Amino acid sequence: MEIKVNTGILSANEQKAVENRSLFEKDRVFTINIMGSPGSGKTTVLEKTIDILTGTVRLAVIEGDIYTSKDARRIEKHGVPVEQINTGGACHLDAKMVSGVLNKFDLTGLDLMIIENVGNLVCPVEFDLGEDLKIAVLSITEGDDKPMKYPLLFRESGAVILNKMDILEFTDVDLQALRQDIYIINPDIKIFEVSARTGQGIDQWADWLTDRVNNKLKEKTAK
Ligand SMILES: Nc1nc2c(ncn2[C@@H]2O[C@H](COP(=O)(O)OP(=O)(O)O)[C@@H](O)[C@H]2O)c(=O)[nH]1
Ligand SMILES: [Mg+2]
Repeated sequence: MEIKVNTGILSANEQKAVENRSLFEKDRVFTINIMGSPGSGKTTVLEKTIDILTGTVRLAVIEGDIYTSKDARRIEKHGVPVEQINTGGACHLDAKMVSGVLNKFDLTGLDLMIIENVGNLVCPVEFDLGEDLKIAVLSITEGDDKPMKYPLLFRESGAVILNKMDILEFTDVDLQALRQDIYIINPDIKIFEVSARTGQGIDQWADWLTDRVNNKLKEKTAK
């Protein structure tokens, strides 16, 4: 019985995700869904990324949070369009919530939509939002056992940002073992070692992302 109910919910989400994806496709807006634990540094990585991409990539942000608009206020200061979604208790965004704010943006004038999901290593990855790519942010302070304990996010993501590299020496993280585990889960994943605090590794991540945005733009020009 319960399985049937779950299947129903997921397929309703899938349907909405297909609609979102076709809206993004229509205007060739590359869309990423950033996921990770609360405090892993998703918003800080995003702030640094926006500062690098501003002027070359036209981007907007959707912020997902359970209750507050704190992250949206932070993003606003970087001068890009941002909409906050409050899930009111749910541990993840779903495609319908994203659909509900899409009409607030002029998608025709955008190259990149960045969605920051609710801080959680488990639930968000199960809900397709219509994005092109899932991105995992894992702070090294969370411990090197996390990918194997929560493999789905790493299996589904195109890239993982290992954040807070500036404090590596104060942790007991085995970086090699951590990287190895991530590649065992997903051999095709791209790993970026980053410090959103110092800016280490952010350029490489931003270049990689820009390449993907440009590939989508080429499709737009070829249309
Ligand atoms: N030392 C250090 N702290 C960081 C780094 N990135 C984020 N933080 C801090 O980690 C905390 C959580 O960051 P935030 O971006 O809000 O994480 P989110 O909940 O994943 O969006 C904040 O106090 C940030 O200043 C980093 O690279 N190094
Ligand atoms: Mg955040």
